[in-house]
Amino acid sequence: MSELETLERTLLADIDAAGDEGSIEAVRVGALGKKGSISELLKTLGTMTPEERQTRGAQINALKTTVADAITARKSALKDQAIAERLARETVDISLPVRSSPAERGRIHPISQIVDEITAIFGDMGFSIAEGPDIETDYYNFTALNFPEGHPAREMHDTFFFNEDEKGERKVLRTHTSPVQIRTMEAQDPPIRIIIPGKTYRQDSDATHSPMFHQVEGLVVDKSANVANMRWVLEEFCKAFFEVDQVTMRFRPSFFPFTEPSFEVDIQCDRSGPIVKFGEGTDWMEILGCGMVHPNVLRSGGLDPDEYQGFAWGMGLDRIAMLKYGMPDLRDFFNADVRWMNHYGFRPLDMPTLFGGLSA
Ligand code: 2U9
Repeated sequence: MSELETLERTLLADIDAAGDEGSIEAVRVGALGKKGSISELLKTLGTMTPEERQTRGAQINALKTTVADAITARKSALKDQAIAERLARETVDISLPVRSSPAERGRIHPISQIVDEITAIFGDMGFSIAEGPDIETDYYNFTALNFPEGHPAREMHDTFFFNEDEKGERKVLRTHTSPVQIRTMEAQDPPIRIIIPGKTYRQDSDATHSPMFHQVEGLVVDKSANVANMRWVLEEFCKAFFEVDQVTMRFRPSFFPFTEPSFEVDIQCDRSGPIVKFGEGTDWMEILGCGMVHPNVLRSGGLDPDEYQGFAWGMGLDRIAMLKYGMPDLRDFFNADVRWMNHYGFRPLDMPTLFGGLSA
């Protein structure tokens, strides 16, 4: 067997044995690379006579073509094999059930749901949402709202006070969202129609109280805002929120420093069963407080009480959520227990709308 035939056999066997792209490339470099066995043979052509070169050149080039073709074929076979292996490894079982997307698996917290529902109702009546800081100055949380300096009401709110700063002022965690109304009156000319959902803080903790809780308050300021308007707004709200055609409301005289006159509002309901039913029954349940904005408070907001009047209301969202959705203990609201969320949470893509049924 000639030297070229031996080389061809060896190279073809190496090509055949190459099991991956790396080894076939090594064979190619060893044969056809700059210093490869076939390239070295080609270099010897220069030292030959023309006759010798004609026969020997043809033989070496034939060998080169055979080896190059064999390498190309092997490379392509290896590629096909790799694809086939990958396809076999990554088969998809189309008979498996479709996995739900994270957006469908997540749940909306009942408080967020209630805020969305209330926003939809008041949004429909032309109200906008206002927001403000959770850490407030004593002025916005109390003084501007007609709480006299040193008045026991400041302590009655069970306020979380911060340490005094270098100017002797002590900030507070807001005890209600009412400071936002003052900030809005300062920033915006009447007519004002806003609702303020948000976190509020008081030192209180039991089955129906949490030190961080949620309120929604509302404010209307206009030249002719009056108690009758307030009553209509609150009645429309209760009908939409409790999803009933009729509600009977009872306005009892009360006291808040920031409103005069002030009322506590009950709605008629049936508490005989496990779930409270609204729009029927002979029981009463307190749901909110309200009143006409005190002239001193209008003045704090930069408004002349002889020109403008306002009405305002406030309610605790956590208690309302417990009532509407029958949740027994407020502390569970903030325990981040996924089982509780799966049970009481709402589907994220079912946004509350008036036309779609609020909590449908
Ligand atoms: C401004 C003027 C008036 C907001 C009001 C109530 C009545 C009220 C409580 C309900 C349950 C708070 O969460 S709760 O404990 N709130 O009864 N809130 S009137 O009146 C305002 C607010 C701001 C400038």
